[in-house]
Amino acid sequence: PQQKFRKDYAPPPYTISTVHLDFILEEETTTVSSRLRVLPNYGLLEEGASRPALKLDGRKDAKLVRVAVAGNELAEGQYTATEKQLTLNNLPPGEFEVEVVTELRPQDNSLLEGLYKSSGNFCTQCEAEGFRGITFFLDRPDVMAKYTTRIEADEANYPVLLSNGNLKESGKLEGGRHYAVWEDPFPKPCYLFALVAGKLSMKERSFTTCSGREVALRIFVQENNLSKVDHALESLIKSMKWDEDTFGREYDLDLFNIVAVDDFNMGAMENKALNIFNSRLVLASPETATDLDYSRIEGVVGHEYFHNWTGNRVTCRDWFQLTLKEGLTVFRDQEFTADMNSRAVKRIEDVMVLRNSQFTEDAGPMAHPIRPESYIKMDNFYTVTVYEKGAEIVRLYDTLLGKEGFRKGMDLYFQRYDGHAVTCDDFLAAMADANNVNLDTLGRWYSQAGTPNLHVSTSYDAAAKTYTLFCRQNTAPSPGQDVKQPVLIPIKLGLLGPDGADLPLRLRGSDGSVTDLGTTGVLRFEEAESSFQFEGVEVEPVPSLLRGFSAPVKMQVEGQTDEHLLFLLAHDSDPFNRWESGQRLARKLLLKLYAAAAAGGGDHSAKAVGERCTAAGGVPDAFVGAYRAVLGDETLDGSFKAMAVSLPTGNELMDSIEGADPPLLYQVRMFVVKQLALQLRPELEALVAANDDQPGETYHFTAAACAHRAIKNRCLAMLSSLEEPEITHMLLNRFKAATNMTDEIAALSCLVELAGPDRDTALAAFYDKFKDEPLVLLKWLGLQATSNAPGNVALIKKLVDHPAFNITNPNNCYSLFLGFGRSPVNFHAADGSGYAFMGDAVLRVDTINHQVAARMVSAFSTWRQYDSERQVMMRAQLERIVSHPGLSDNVFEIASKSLK
Ligand code: DPP
Ligand code: ZN
Repeated sequence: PQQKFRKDYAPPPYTISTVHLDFILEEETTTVSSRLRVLPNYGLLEEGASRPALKLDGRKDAKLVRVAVAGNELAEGQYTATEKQLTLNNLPPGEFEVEVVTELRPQDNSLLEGLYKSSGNFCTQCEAEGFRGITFFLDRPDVMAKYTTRIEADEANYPVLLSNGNLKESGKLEGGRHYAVWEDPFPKPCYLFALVAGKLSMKERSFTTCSGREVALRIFVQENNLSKVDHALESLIKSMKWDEDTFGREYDLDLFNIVAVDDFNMGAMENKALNIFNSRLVLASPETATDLDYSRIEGVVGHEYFHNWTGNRVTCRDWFQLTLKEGLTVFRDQEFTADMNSRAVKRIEDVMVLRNSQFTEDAGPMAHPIRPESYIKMDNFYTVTVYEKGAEIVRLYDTLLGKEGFRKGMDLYFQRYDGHAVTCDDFLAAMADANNVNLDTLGRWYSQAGTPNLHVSTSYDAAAKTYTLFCRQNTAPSPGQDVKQPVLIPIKLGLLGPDGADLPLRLRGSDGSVTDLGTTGVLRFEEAESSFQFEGVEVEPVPSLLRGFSAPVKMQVEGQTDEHLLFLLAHDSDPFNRWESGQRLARKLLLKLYAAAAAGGGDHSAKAVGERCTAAGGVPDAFVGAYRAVLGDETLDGSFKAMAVSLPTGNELMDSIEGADPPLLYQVRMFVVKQLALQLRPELEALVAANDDQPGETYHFTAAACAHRAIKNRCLAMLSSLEEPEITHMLLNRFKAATNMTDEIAALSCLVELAGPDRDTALAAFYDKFKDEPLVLLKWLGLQATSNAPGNVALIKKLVDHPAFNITNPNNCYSLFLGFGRSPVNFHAADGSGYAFMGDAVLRVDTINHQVAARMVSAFSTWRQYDSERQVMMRAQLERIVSHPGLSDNVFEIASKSLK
């Protein structure tokens, strides 16, 4: 397979101004006729030089049946066609028209790229390079054209015909067929093209934009799901209003459509005026969706809507620039969610994702900068690095420039680049120019992979009343990048006095001048080493550094004691750092106990591990006391409390352990949870009671209601670790009595971890209740797959053959296989059975859907983190996969890079 490199970018020799597409949808063969207005883009030719060839991208599912240039059909021999490319030579001077006719079989397209069928309906997914599976085209984002799309199909089976833009015309045809013509007035890259044809029901609302235009908002779903779209519609309205209020961005057409489909590789797709969504990110009802689902739907509906400006109106020049639209749009959806709900809670959730997945990716063989330098399959680069780290880099501008400065930069960005395909450098230039600042060292974040380490030490001079921070940074080498340069790290901070209140910050400049930073300031740290001095500091403070997680780095604070962390946890005015201090305490404790457990020999039973942890000091009273204080703090809301008493995940800790044994780490973590539950039992039980539903209370998705459920269910989960029959019984009762999915799944997820008849009873009851709700069955599959109940591999193997499981559906694979890959106990079973199961599954799924299989094989990428026996077994699976005949490029790229 061939690598593509960022450095090889060159503008195309031709571009396309208009596209007329005509789809004849049939049960057997779909015919696509495409008429392109082609413009020369090669500039002046040297004398005697012939005009360049026009090379259109294709893919084997699109069979070429006809090609014409300037009205003349080309005979065989007058063009060169392979499955992947159609080459046209001897082209006329100036503009000309190209016609291409292809034939497809969407009903056989299990890759779910290009045109395919889902639940009997036609739909498309073109990003990144799926459009070439429909017709031969210049399939690259810097070719922006205006599209007119005619769709013709049987009216009874496909009453709804949709494409981008506005409906121009529709009508009946002979033989029970009908047609519709759609026109999109905005030039767009082909990855934003979309078509839907099927039997769908629709719910509509309307939005009046800031300039008074009425926009029809429509969500199309299968008839039986029509009652589950209100939350998505509401979220869309909130998004439209928020983008007007926050960024002055108004919607630009009279219609905005969302279609939900069950078979979809990604979460959702921002096609112009015709968003296509994975149904799990549209459909919600209290009985079938959890608080987390409700919140994700709100975030993703916002995300895709926000793409209309950041992605569609201003798009990417090439796929290496993906973070230009994704990092920025993730940042925008994060801010939207923060404004709609709780800012602190959202920030903590996002940092948890970053630490759990992105830091791991950045430390492993797949590490890449947010703007990658090369790829084999672009689909493999829709990563947490490009998205979530990309959003963190956008947040750096916001932190450095402030809300107003950031808005100025955004305004200039839209003003300069509306209607253009641009680069990350263009974004940086707009931010820098609008604010008249130099951001060169921020630019390095785009080209360097790896998580920087930030080291801070402090000194207090009592006589001079100065307090100094010494900062150092370094980034470890990553594949292909041995030497790293310092990056711009904004350090947002405060200094706490003895009473826990913030002290005024007076920063002394190198020239002796003093800047008043208020009580929370931002230091601009961009060298390998720098120091920052504050003056007028009456007593030695406790520093609160990297407030709000102001940069995606790993920070080490020299001399930071448990007492400091306890003090910050109790007093910090920055809620993120209150949470963070608790996490740091917990991380230290878990790593210490893990080391003791690992040193103690081969018996890894819960009992033996518990004894070793106890001998090593167990869970100190001060730690339990800090959790008790958090649980009892009346000023904190339940969602925050729930996160503050959650230990860092095993995955997050794995980075800090050489040769980790995941099941052992799981045992250590469970030991700590159990100790906490034992000692905090009265507090936990009281919180459950205090946050329980009132009789007759119905479900509402409000921050307050979510907070009650979050802390209640967190406490129940902690209590369930005690494995006492009385508690298990209570959980079973709660499971049976639950009136909403959040509480129901919370109880079930506790029961699933406990071996015994209650587990089986609950799982069977749940299946029976929801066997006609495919989205709920995803939860049922996922809970069983992720479970750490011992010996679960055998059960998971059976689930693959269960009638509820459908291997051709991506969501099913994500729940079962990716879920399984997250189980420290069973995926990492010492006998290698989990690895073998996953290896087999990757190869099987790869024959159906390459993108899904590539995500699954990533479960092996972290193999170097584990002990030597596991390394050997995981490596063996990767080698088996890489050498498998007929492997897709997608899986090959991840597996081969993982082995390097
Ligand atoms: N649809 C995916 C997203 O919005 C890719 N653009 O992130
Ligand atoms: Zn996106």
